Amino acid sequence: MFDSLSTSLQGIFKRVRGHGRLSEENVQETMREVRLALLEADVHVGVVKEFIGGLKDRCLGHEVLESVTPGQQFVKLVQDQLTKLLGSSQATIDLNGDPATLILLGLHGSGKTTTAGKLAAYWKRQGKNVLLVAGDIRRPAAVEQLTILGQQIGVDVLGPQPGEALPDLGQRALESARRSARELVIYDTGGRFQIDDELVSELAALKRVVKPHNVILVADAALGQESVAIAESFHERVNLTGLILTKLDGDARGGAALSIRSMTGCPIVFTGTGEKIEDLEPFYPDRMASRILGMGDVVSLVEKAEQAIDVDSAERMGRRLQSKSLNLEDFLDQLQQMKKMGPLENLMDMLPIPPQLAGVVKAETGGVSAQAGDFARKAEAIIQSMTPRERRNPKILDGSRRKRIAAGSGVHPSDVNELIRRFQQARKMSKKMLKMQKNLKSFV
Ligand SMILES: Nc1nc2c(ncn2[C@@H]2O[C@H](COP(=O)(O)OP(=O)(O)OP(=O)(O)O)[C@@H](O)[C@H]2O)c(=O)[nH]1
Ligand SMILES: [Mg+2]
Repeated sequence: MFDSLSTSLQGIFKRVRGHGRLSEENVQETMREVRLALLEADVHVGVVKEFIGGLKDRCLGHEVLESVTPGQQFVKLVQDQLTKLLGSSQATIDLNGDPATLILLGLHGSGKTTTAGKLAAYWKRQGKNVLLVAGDIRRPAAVEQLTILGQQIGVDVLGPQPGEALPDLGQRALESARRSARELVIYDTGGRFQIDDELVSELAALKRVVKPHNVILVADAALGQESVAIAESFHERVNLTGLILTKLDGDARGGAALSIRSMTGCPIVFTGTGEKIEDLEPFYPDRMASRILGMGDVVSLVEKAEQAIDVDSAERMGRRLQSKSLNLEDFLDQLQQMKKMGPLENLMDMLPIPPQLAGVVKAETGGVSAQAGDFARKAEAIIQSMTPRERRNPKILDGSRRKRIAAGSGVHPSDVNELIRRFQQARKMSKKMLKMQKNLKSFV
């Protein structure tokens, strides 16, 4: 979403860094360029004015002009200012309460139901006992959508009884949550094409009963400035505690994400970066600023890897490698964990590389990762068609067993051969690495 802004800002920085010293005119000129870059990214005019105003005073002071590395100093100030614009420190969701409650609201198609599922899965991973409530009571399909999501992630969903009003469902959900010692209740609600009195009074009635700790607007970042106006009007009428911006993976110019905090005064708590359950990221203003400025966000990348990799199975794998007995079950484990990390292209945004280069790498690896994804899907099916004995002892896979497995998993026999070849290669590599490790140990 921030690609073109990143490119312009990095071009500006490169020019600034090229100067040994900066004159006042240099700074004025650079400031004009930054201003233009922000406006082109669809950032609200008022926000741009404030941003440049804050930057100007400091840039024209001795901090930059008299610095030995004025370029670096300038970049640092832009980074500070951008972090401030995005909200300075991380805002969190209030999870105190018995149970803690969170209402999601927003216009049609902004991503409420999907986000409800993502949030429930997020806190379930952190060990919370969560209940989802299908509060979009007018559309049976919406209740169904959340129920299916709940099944997928293993979280209970409470839906409306025939004819039940929203506040009654809200109350029943609270009682049920208390009985079953839930720690967090997440309410999905119905959307509208625009914010109207009926929606507002419905939400107000639900709020009176639930007394929610968190009232979160789910806003579609792809709508640009329009989503900022929507957020302002929701905040005015229902008093929000935070925002979740969805569809940050889209190709909108990022203006909404950069303006919304400052225009509404509401903190961004999470962002949605895709349609899948795991495509949700806690929002850290400083990390987002670094990402926009092309300095990467290695911390989030590491956290994503930690989240995808299940510690138990990583330990198991470590032990297996030590004992040289890597088998196809471990291989399957590995494939499944890689799949959880998501496509390579999404991870690229978190690496500190220039956007032009990132574009090329994405185009290249997009194909590669699609191929890798195809292979991973086939490999999973193939290994799942094997008996436990075959998985643990791949040596016994003769021609007739391979044929049976190919038929069972719906692939060509050559795919089975390819998988076994890759597995043997991986095993050889791991043996080599083990040997190297031992040799190194004998040196120290
Ligand atoms: N690319 C992308 N798509 C998203 C994201 N979040 C949601 N979507 C998609 O947006 C569409 C609408 O999502 P829903 O969760 O059904 O939206 P909603 O706000 O519940 O919609 P209504 O119930 O009709 O008001 C779906 O196709 C989602 O897959 C996101 O972060 N990125
Ligand atoms: Mg919905």
